Amino acid sequence: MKITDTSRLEEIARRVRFDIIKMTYHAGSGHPGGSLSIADILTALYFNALNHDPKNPEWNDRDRVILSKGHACPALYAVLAEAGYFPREELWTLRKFGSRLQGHPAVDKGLPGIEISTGSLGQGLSIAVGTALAGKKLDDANWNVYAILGDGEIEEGQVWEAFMAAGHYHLDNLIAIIDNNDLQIDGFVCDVMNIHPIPDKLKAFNWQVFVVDGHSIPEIIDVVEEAKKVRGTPKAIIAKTVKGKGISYMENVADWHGKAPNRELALKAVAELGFPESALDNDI
Ligand SMILES: Cc1ncc(C[n+]2csc(CCOP(=O)(O)OP(=O)(O)O)c2C)c(N)n1
Repeated sequence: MKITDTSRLEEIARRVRFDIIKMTYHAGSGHPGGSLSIADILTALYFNALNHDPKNPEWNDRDRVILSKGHACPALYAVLAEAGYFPREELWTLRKFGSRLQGHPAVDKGLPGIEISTGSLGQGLSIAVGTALAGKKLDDANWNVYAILGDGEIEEGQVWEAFMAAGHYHLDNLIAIIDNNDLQIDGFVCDVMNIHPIPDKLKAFNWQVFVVDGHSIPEIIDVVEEAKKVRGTPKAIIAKTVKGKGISYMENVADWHGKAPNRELALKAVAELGFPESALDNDI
């Protein structure tokens, strides 16, 4: 599935944002802020850059996506549903007892498109490194591994061991995308544990680094295409983003990291995204 028309892709990202609001509102909990910040990135990946088949999720030649910042799974679930991995109505079961859409991706629930359980921050990149290493050992593997990390997440020590290993093994089938929204759970990343300068650190670990506007779908597509071509080193894309992007009262506000909007605020968000009020309760 490769959509090249920017306005169609932006329309998908708008719907993904709506789904994130609707899912978290009906769940009464969840992580809207960090989900909204990766809506454009995931749209660009799943509807343009990735080699995948929603009707055959376990296809051997598929690109692998590991959402290392697992708490942002509402964005991933929305994109997977939109791509046709599972019925859209299932989105509204987020965080409900027995749902395949857990508050963090849980591979044992069997939701198509989920490669691995994540949510304990810092672990996903190690899994991505292992997967990429396995790909390198297979003669005929021509797929890439994409790991999506938060900038708060890279304060975890394990991430740096994984960055180092990827450089050491020249994992040019690995593309890490760092969602650089400057916020983490309860404040600015640079106040909690300064991670800057990210590009210099990654270059020192033998990564090729790209910086991109993480809300410009055409730019994301271009940079991923460029990254795919680089051989001999792992690639990192630092995506400059805004936490809560698209919803005025959530943008750049740490408080919207891990809570759902109430009805009034959910309706405000729905209106800001250009959907009718009734859409909030449709199919529930
Ligand atoms: C090992 C671990 N420690 C702490 C947490 C709690 N936690 C959940 S999200 C989060 C902040 C993550 O920040 P970032 O990676 O920047 O995500 P974003 O702000 O983009 O949502 C924290 C500390 C966790 N999930 N795992």
